[in-house]
Amino acid sequence: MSRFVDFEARVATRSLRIAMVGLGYVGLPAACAFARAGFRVTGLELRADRVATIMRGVVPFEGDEPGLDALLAEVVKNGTFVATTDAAKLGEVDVILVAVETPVEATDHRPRYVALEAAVRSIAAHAATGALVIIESTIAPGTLRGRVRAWLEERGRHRVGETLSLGHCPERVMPGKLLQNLRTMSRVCGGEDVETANAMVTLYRAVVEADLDAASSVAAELTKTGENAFRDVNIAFANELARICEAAGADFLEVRRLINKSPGRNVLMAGTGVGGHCIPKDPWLLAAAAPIDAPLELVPAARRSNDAMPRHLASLVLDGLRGLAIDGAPRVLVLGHAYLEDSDDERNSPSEALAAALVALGCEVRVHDPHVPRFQGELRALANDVDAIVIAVAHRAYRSIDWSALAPGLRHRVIVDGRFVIDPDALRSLGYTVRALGRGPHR
Ligand code: SAJ
Repeated sequence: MSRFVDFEARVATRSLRIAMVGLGYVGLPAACAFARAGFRVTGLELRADRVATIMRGVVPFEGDEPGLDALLAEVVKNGTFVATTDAAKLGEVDVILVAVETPVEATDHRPRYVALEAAVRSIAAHAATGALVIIESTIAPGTLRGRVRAWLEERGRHRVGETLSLGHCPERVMPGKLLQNLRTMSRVCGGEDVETANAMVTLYRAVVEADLDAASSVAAELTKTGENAFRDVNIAFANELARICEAAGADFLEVRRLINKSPGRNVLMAGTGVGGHCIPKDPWLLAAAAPIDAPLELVPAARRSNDAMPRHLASLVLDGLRGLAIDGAPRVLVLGHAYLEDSDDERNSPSEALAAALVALGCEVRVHDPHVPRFQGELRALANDVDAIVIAVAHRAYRSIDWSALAPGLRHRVIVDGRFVIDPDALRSLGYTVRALGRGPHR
């Protein structure tokens, strides 16, 4: 008999009870969305302080997420969402979603599944017979049918496909648009078997308006890690093309525009580097699935190429300062610390690597960022007496800087543009020495 005999009916009547393990950027909005759709949702969080914050209807993490504060307050108030640290509650639900961090090691880039293993082992210990377990965290292809299945079955309480169903529905959320993405972005419902995949489609239809594609769990793992590796490789190509344009004295923006006129081409934007919580990590999760004796070439190379961009920008600073009589350490102001324009999210920020590279080169570094509280100093004051300014993030505010007014306060007028924000010729006419990524030194 099917494990999902009345699943559709219980989704329709919202009588299905759901748990979300992990209440961070992915788990909390998803839990709130299911609660808003009418389900009773239990959120499981390790940290009692976060549970207390959430149960006051307050989002426990930084970042402006339109609608999340109000929605959380509403579902906590009406009782459809309850957060707890009590893992035994997992035994009282029909569906258990998991959205915990799945980082990679800084040294060898291997997946670090400490949080995932703890969550899945807790499920193995408490889940009721018939429960559907869905991993939303991004995982290396093969992880679900391998480690996750083993952790679930190890104690002997459960057998996947018999007492439990198991699937993978990778999240596709972006900071600043968590609730919107959850509703409007298509998702892959990867099941360990077809029945499970189809049940997942039924479940997610309650909160997702876009396509829901039933697939195998490994196809879902490959889709998520593949889509982000694809983006990283394409950004790396843009960065390498920009460096060639620089050396050749061409303008990357012009070359990119001309290439993209060719059908099927879409060169992305070169920049200071690749930050954020998924693009720098997911390619390594994909690579982890490659056969030991046939490791990937392109994906790791793209990671190394993108990670070299902050150092390239630092070399442009040194090149701009060359020949100047500077008393003591060169003073450099880095504009932008978030990993993305007009965002306050600093995870894996390339600016951090840029600042470290500049310090290693003997510079004294100051940072400004209008979106990051600790870097919101007055720009002109921060620029006072500096030798060089680096535009590391294309925050909208930096496109309206009055460079003429700023010039007199500078000790030297060197500007390095890592994000195509300035017009190099206009700045040169103001007496600045310009080094612009992708736009040759003499341009
Ligand atoms: N970046 C470039 N050049 C580009 C695009 C991005 O240097 O042409 C840099 C950004 O400055 C940033 C990093 O890469 O430091 C990542 O930028 P991103 O635009 O990829 O933004 P993310 O990290 O928020 O990626 C998310 C991902 N979405 C999900 O995981 C659901 C990614 O899969 C999306 O492709 C991406 O948003 C998007 O398209 O906006």
